[in-house]
Amino acid sequence: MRTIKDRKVVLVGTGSVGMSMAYTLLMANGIDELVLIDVNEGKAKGEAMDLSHGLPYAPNSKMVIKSGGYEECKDANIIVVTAGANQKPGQSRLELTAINTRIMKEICEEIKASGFNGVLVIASNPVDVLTCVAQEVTGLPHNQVFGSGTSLDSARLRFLMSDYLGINPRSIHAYILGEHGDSSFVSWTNCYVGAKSLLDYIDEKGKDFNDLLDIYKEVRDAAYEVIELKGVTNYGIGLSLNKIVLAILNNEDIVIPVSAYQNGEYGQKGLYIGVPAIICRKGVKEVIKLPLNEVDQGKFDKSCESLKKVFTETAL
Ligand code: 6V0
Repeated sequence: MRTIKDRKVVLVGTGSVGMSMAYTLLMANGIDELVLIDVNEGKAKGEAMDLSHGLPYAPNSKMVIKSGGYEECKDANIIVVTAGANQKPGQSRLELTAINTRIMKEICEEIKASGFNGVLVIASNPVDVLTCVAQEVTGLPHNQVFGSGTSLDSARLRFLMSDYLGINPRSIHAYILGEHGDSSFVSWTNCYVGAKSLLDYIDEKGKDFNDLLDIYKEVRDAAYEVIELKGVTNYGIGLSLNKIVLAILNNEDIVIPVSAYQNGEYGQKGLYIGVPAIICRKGVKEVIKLPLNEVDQGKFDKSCESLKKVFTETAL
């Protein structure tokens, strides 16, 4: 497996989400250089100083952490964008569209001007919409731009199922598909425990399918609940982004559910939405096609429609 030398990551947006990813990356010992960019330059500088002060105790004490401007993007392997407004209690992700589209456009104009030609990962919400905006503004190939999509939602699903079934989440293969938002869904016929169908497994154990539906609802509403309780969600997404960044840098070819460009794999074209995809050095290597039954295909189409509606209604 070939890896990238002098692994440089630029983070745009040094708020709760961005800095959780930064801290996780530092501890994962997977990168050589991290540059922090924020419209609030003092914040980026302070965060870089604070992280750097811990380097003597970090796995890679020679890692470079600094704040900077968009000129740093030119030779970066990856840019992760976590800039923008976050959800307030009770607010949906789609309600952030107008403000965060403006911010994303500004940032992506700068990224484009820098000559960046690496992989651009978007986490700001609404992530599926903003990933589309980012690709359009930068003009980078579709595979080099993708969003964190339902990677966090799927981690939440696997965590809750692990708790319910008493099985390590790494042995639970299950994805939340569709929008990273209220129209997401689970295709239960495509979920597995090890190599065994989840539906067969719960049947064998005499468990109730309605329990799984309750688990999905908990996942769908998780962000609302965490935001109500602590104001932001940051660690789960920080770890999801860490996983994505390392998958790219290490050319891992692993499957992660992300917001990937649709080219007919699921019957839809021209938008970004959450589906499992193989992540490699160049970004999305391939979208994995799951066999959706009629009901699940209907849910997928509905989720796509709700995103398309955002584009037409807000004339993005
Ligand atoms: P935050 O803590 O307010 O941080 C946002 C940061 O963006 C701040 O430091 C701002 O100064 C900075 N910023 C704003 N405008 C610009 C700009 N034009 N250029 C550069 N920097 C700018 O927010 P938080 O970190 O909590 O959330 C960031 C985004 O991530 C929000 O849109 C969230 O909704 C989104 N999340 C996405 C998740 C996912 O699964 N994809 C999960 C959680 C949050």
